[in-house]
Parts: sequence; C-alpha cells; structure tokens
Amino acid sequence: MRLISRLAFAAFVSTALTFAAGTSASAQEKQITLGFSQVGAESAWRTANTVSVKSAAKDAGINLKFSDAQQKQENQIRAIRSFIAQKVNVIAFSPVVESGWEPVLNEAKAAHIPVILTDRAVDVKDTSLYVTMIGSDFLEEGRRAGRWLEERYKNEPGPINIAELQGTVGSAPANDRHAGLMEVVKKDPKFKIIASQSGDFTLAGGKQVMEAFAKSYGKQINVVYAHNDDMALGAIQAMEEAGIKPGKDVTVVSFDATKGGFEAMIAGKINVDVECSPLLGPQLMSAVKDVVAGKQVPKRIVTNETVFPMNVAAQTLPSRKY
Ligand code: GYE
Repeated sequence: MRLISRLAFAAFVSTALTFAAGTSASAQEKQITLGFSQVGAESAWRTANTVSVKSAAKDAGINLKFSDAQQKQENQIRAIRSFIAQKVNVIAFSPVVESGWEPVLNEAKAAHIPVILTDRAVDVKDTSLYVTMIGSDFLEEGRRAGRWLEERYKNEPGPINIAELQGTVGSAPANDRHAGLMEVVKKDPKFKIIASQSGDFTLAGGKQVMEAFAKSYGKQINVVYAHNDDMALGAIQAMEEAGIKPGKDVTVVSFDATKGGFEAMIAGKINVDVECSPLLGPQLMSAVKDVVAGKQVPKRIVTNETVFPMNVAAQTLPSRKY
C-alpha cells in the first residue's frame, strides 16, 4: 500500500513538473513582441500616453520595445527599421507628421509585420499599409471648439480676432484642429484669424509665440486658440507678463483637457478645454492581440471625448486621470 502510494505520488509530481515546464515554454514562445515608436515627450498629454502604453503592455503580458523619437520623423523611421530588423510581431507608432511614410511602411509590409497607428494619422494612398488607426477625431475636436466659439460670441457683432497657436507643423492634430475651426468660423465673417504660428505643442513654444503675438497685436486679440494645454499654459504666462488677463481680456480655447488645463480653468484662465484622451494603451494592446490571433479589427477605432467649459472644471477635476 505504502509503496504504491509513494509511486503514485512520484508519478504525479513528475507529470506536474512536465506539465508546468511545458506551459511555461509555450507561454514564452507565444509572448508577443511589440515595437512602439513614440513621438517624444513634448507635452503632459504625451507623458500620460507613454505611461498608458507601457502599463497596458505590462498588464497584457506583451514584450514592449519602446523608442522615443524626440519629435523627429527621421528618428521614427530609424526605430521602425530597427523593429523590422528585430522581427517584432507588431509595430505600432504615433506618427509625428502625416506625410512621408510610404517607404518605411512598405518595408514593414514586405517583412509581413503588421503596423498599427495610434494617436496620429498618416497620409498614405495605400491604406493597406496599416491595419488600424486608434485615436481621436481631431477634425471633430476642432469643430467642437469652433461651435463653442460661435455660441460664445453669438450676440456680439465682431470682429472677433483669433490668434492661433498651432501644434507641430504637418502633424495630424495641428492640421485637423485648424481645419475643424475653419469649417465652423468661415461661415461667419466676423471671425478672423489674425495670426497663426506653430508652438510645436510645447509650453516654451506657446509662450514664445504668444510673446510675439502680444507685441504685434496686443489688445486686438479676442481669442487665443491653442492646439494643446501646454501651449495654452505658455501663452497664459506670456499674456500675464504683457499685462493681458487670460480668460477675461482674451478668451482662451485649448485642447487635451489635462489636469494642468483643468487647473487653469479653475483659475479662470482657460475658458474651454476640448478633451483628447491619451489613455490609448489598453485599446492598443487588445488590437495587437487580435491582429496576432488573425482576427479582423476595425480600420478606425475612435476615442470617446467631450468638451469641458470652465464652469464644470472644479467639479470634474477630481475624476480626471491625466
Ligand atoms: O494634443 C498634444 C500632443 O497627438 C493628440 O500631441 C496628440 C497631441 C496632443 O503633444 O498635447
């Protein structure tokens, strides 16, 4: 009896060990490697996006190779080529600008590595060069801001002079946030864009451009239309230094709705913040898994977003996640 049970126990242990070894080996074989090329670290939005991608990869058990392009397209192209050489399973990237991607995307296609776009779009004729695009509808964001301005100034004769702080030249959010605003305001000639320049989505850039705008146009400016919160915060500093009261003398419209943007709304310095969510990591990881499993994914996955006028800022800030 004793001998039999000892033998049975030994057999059980050895089966269990073989089984455990077997599963861990196959789990390792199956681990997905994702190469991700990030734009840079230009804004609070971007920092939150990076955290979201890294933590979602960890949660999903995906091996992430992360590369920061410091806002330069050539660095992104180099990173993508290196991901191809490393034979990663999937490549994802947030393209700094819209144009110029065909050659490297064709290289990925030739290597049979699927590409997922996150956050920003590319301008390519052959849309089979990427599997899906996950991110916001920047054109709609621009229209939302435009509609808010229409409503805000509906009882004023104008002219309403707008100074625009654009994001990175050639980037999808800069192109589309500009186009969305134009769609709405060009219907009403009282709205005039009197100045427009890029502050590259950074606080320092926004401040510098606003200093120049304040010098050239001073009190003529009715609205500052900043393509993101960081530039709006920089512009606020420049206005205050120039003796202009942001939020009062000048209506400040911004995008992203980061905590910094909310704090400025609570302080009465940003009048409206159009939301743009950077928390794309979980959606990206589930798309990566689906693509590797050969499942069909939608060509466009749009983030759900809203608009926050300054009067809801105080009650909303505690629930903000970025
Ligand atoms: O609005 C800005 C960031 O591509 C949506 O990039 C993103 C933009 C975001 O630098 O803050």
